[in-house]
Amino acid sequence: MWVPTMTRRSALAKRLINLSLVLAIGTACGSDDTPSGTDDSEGSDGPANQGPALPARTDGNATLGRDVFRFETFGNERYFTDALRLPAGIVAAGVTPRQLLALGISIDVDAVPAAIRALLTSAPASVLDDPAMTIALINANAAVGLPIKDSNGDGVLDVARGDKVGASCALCHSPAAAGAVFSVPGGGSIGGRQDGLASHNLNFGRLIATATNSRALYPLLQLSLAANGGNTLGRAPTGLTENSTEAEVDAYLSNPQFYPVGMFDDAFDGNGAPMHNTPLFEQDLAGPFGSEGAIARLDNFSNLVYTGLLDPTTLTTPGGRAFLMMLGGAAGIEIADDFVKVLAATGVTGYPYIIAAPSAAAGTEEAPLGIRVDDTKLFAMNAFLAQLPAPPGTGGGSDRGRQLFRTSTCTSCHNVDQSRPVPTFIVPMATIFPGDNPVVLAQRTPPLNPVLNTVNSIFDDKMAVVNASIRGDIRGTALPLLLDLARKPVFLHDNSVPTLEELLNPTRGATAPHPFYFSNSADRTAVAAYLRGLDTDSR
Ligand code: HEC
Ligand code: HEC
Ligand SMILES: [Ca+2]
Ligand SMILES: [Ca+2]
Ligand SMILES: [Ca+2]
Repeated sequence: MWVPTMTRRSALAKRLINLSLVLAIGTACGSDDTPSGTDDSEGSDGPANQGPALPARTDGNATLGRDVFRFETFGNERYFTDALRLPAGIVAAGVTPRQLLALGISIDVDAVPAAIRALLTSAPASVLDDPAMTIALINANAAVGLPIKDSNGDGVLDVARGDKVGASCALCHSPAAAGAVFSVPGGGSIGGRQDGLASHNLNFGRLIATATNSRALYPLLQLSLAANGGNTLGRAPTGLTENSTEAEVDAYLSNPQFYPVGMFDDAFDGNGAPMHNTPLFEQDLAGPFGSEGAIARLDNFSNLVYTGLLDPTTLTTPGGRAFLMMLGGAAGIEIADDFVKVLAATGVTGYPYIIAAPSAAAGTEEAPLGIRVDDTKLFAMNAFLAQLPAPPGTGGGSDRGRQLFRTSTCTSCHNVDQSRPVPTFIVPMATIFPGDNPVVLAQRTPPLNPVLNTVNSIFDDKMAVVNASIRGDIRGTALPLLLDLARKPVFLHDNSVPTLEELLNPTRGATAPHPFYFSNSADRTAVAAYLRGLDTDSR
């Protein structure tokens, strides 16, 4: 493992300046690949040790997997429609298609009814600014990631007649853009689905604030818990409680400082730590999963999304409580107890909604909350997500950038060949963020590490409670795919860096997250261009 000392970094900086030196300084990470290009005698193609082997994946039918990815809800439409009341909020607020697009929701042009499609050409405003058209598009199953189900069984899809709208994986992992007939800058578009691309423009916070009972997202909000002395951890200065009003919850969710665009807080830990959406193509290369690498198997990640995130009322069940207890002790139980109060106070009944079976593997990664949705569909989605191709890199890869990447510290963690799986080791927090200086907030039973927080940094907040120690590894960050970077509006899991050039700029400081720099601005430009050009054909 590469060690981030100043001595080593300045030695490497010297190497970058004098590239004619032939391997004068030994790298911590020899190349294990045969060099292929002309300049490959120097530098390395990636860490010699690619990290521990991950468990094998079981793949089902990829065509079925695509349908699961786009439309499967396993019953969560009852959570979104009856508990959160998202469709009711969309109707009450009179959300127009233009406003829905501005929230970052995309419209699948192929599902738009022919009459509406014709109007989009002849009289666009008559579609885009009419709230009734929003409902027509939802009824047509054209709102990407918000599938409607024939809940009343009358063979017609109609929100107004009691049919329910849920959420699928496509909500955050499938923007429309291909051949777009209309786009809102910085928002969604009406075009062809692009399954697997990250929905960088999705304003999940504001979308959920539109619901009339946003309080039902309680476990995924930034909370102030009595078990934590009323303290709160996250982007907002104060946390919400079970007594917070709908207006207060909406204000938190709608504030881009607290809930930035393109992010989702996927941990029910009471901390406000949304993370930036990730690509979901080439998942054969991406494990371990999550920015903290807490999950080793793809279908286990999908199962947790369905059973814990897209219907969090499962957290009030004995299995949900056991998992919360393991993660957060008394604070975890308080989250479940408070959530029950919130649901009661807002008239939510009949939960949990998710259609999942008790699992023999309860409490393990396979079924953290004790339940698991249908394996046939999970394995089908494995196949789909593993086979989905990454888009081509753009901007033209630069040879100079490639050489700098290979001969700097970059390849002690990242591979050069992006068709290889990312190294599976977790980069320790102190390496990826030398400013990490955590205080212990709570002790936990091994293998879980203590709950740790570095005050005055949000970079580590996601890893405070949920991190790879859950599977016996360490608190830190997992390696991301270096793919589709040209489309990324912001970098690192916490959105902390606005451009690739800035990511590589030493003015960010030696103790900043990901402090791997090029002191020369022309080098930064070359490496940034190289990174934007990366795809699975890059070697
Ligand atoms: C509300 C938005 C949202 C929805 C819906 C959603 N995801 Fe995600 N997903 C995210 C975000 C944000 C991340 C990044 C998490 C992180 O950095 O830890 C992510 C990360 C992932 C990862 C980890 C990828 C990696 O490279 O480590 C997988 C796998 C994944 N999602 C699968 C799914 C599946 C399968 C579904 C549907 C069952 C789904 N997601 C639904 C927002 C969402
Ligand atoms: C010590 C290991 C390590 C080294 C060295 C390293 N990286 Fe990274 N890199 C990571 C990790 C881990 C992440 C994910 C961090 C996060 O999002 O929290 C990352 C993220 C990135 C990202 C952002 C990806 C995204 O989607 O936001 C880019 C680009 C990147 N690295 C390029 C580089 C370059 C160029 C170098 C060399 C100058 C480099 N890295 C050196 C570990 C490393
Ligand atoms: Ca609301
Ligand atoms: Ca959280
Ligand atoms: Ca922190």
